[in-house]
Amino acid sequence: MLTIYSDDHRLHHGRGELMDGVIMPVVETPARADQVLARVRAAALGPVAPPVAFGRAPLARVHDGGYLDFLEGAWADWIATHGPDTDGLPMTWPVVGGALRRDRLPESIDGKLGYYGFDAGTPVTAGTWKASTAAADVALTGAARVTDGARGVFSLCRPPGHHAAADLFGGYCFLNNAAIAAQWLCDQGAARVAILDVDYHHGNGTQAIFYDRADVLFVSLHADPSQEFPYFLGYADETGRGDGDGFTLNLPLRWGTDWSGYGAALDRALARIDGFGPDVLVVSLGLDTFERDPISRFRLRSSDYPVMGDRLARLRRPTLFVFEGGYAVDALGENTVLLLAGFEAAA
Ligand code: Q9C
Ligand code: ZN
Repeated sequence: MLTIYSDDHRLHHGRGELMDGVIMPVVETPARADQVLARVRAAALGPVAPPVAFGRAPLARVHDGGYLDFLEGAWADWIATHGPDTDGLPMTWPVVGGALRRDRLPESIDGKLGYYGFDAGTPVTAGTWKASTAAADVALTGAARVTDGARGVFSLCRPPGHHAAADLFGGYCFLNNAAIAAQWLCDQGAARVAILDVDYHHGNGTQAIFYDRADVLFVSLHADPSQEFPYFLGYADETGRGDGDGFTLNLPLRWGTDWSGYGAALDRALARIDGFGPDVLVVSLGLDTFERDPISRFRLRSSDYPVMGDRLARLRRPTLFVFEGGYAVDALGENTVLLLAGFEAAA
């Protein structure tokens, strides 16, 4: 399987995130993608190619223009106010419900961070914009190889993307790589694109971006938002809106879920995707379902990932894998390559 990868991911290296009541060292580190790439090479999964630059247009098909301008300038704005020795983090939010307004974009960077960010765990750093646009190019380049006829392509994106909405960053995500790729595939002529999100966390950004649409099916297996981040989206009763009614499927699972519960939910997800009949499948590939993940509470084992890859291949659709979360760095490359090799063996 071809892997698309850029070293530019290393330009995004946050110092701290607010977690468990204190600023802790970030878990979304450059070592994650470095470890996955090393394992891709060591296991000889296939060739590794750099991304092509697609520019701003495909980003603007998914993200708000004002949001893209904000992200591009956020670091310069931050250091003009606070200097370069800390990362930008929001701390005051325009909470929905009318008690605070979201029809005013503040002038100051601290106000803007709260307007466009939804958590205090996603630091904006000197290289965040460059790394994020490179990750989007990694996803888009993978999508282009799929339209060229590849059966499966792995876009090794970092930072991840599935929590980022049209005008929101959070959950370690700035640009929604999977959504940008899916929209680009639609714009290239795909009539139906399915997104299967197997990251431990609900892909709230991806769901929101396609919630009104019948041409992009969003199916997600994730920790129950009643227990787990992002808390405020990802419930089973969210099924789409308007034309999109019936084209979102959330399968929330309780803390402690192991392969017996996960595999059964995966079969439901795959049956829905099969019924949809997509031209292309985009997999938001998070490996934070692993039993030793430091911030997550599912119990998948390394031996479960080849089985997952095998089942995905049995959909018999051209498939783009877009890398998302996974924080057990020592096992991350192994688990990722086990899944992708399981797909290849069945494809
Ligand atoms: N105590 C992705 O996997 N913070 N994002 C969790 C845990 C947010 C994860 C705090 C986790 C976001 C792409
Ligand atoms: Zn995750």
